[in-house]
Amino acid sequence: MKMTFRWYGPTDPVSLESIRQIPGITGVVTALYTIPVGEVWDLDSILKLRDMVNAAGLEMEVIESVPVHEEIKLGSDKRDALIDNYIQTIRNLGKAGVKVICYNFMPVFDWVRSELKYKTADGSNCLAYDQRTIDGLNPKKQTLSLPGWDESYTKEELDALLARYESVDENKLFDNMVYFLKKIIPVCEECDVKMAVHPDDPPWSLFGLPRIITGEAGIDKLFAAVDSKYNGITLCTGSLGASRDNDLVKMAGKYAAMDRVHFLHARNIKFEKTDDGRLFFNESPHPTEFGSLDIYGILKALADNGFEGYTRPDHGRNIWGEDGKPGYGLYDRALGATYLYGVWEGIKKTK
Ligand code: DNO
Repeated sequence: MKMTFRWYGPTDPVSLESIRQIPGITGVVTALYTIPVGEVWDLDSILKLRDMVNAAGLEMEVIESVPVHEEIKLGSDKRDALIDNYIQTIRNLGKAGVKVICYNFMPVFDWVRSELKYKTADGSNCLAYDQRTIDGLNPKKQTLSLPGWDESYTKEELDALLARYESVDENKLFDNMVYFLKKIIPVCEECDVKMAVHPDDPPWSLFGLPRIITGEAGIDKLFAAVDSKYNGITLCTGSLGASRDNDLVKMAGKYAAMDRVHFLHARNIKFEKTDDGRLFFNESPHPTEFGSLDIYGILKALADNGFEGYTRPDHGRNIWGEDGKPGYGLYDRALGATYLYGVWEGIKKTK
């Protein structure tokens, strides 16, 4: 595997120099955060960013994310021009040596949690998801701001967008995704840039909006509809693992054997017992022992099936007094990276 680390660009409080000092890290996963969604990422800006990363002794071979415009997800008549822009961005990224693009196809909202600083027993804090809090929210009625929400929408814009999604069900969203992929995947093949869709997080419908990359059935359907190894996934253990229906060890092995896992987001979550049986989980330290997911088993299944792709330690807690960007501080992700690195070494050496 190639160990990478997410970096939010020059304004990220975590510096490239710090990332470079984490053992095993060869590159960063980043993006051009200032370009509005839907516009072309120009080659000059991409090269500038890459050169900055390279100057720190790191690679920039994975982009997370090139966001997909809502008009594409909605399948409106504006989509073709926006897909053309996306294609130009893929071409430019390919010229700069980018190998994998992580993206998602979640309508309106990206990842959703109910708490940013859930306090754990050891005094650290982390992201958490409490179904009760989520059930009490209605974006149509309230002005809300939750982690992962695109705050660039005004209340009116958000209302209008949500209203447009009322006529988009799972099938329609899936068709729109296939339409998008059928246009871009031939270009990816030509430029040798792999697409790695990030699963929906959490992997179920929220606020009445459809979500389709939630588990094995959706992923199988997607691979069958656009049958190219350039149409792959980001195996995000914490996202898929939030649903107990997903057998991550099985999925890791199966999709690695198909050469469709282009990127691994490795993190652990811990389900807690609740008085009324509702779902509650918080993000735990990365090792298997401290959460509910079998991180070792997932890595073993990947290794056994030939995975050698890009990996990053996903969300960390705030530890040692750090007050990092939610999920993306330095210290706990660095511990995660060395844990993953060590487990991987052990698996490889005992094969
Ligand atoms: C959260 C991330 C997601 C991810 C996007 C990919 O921490 O995993 O925001 O970057 O869904 O498009």
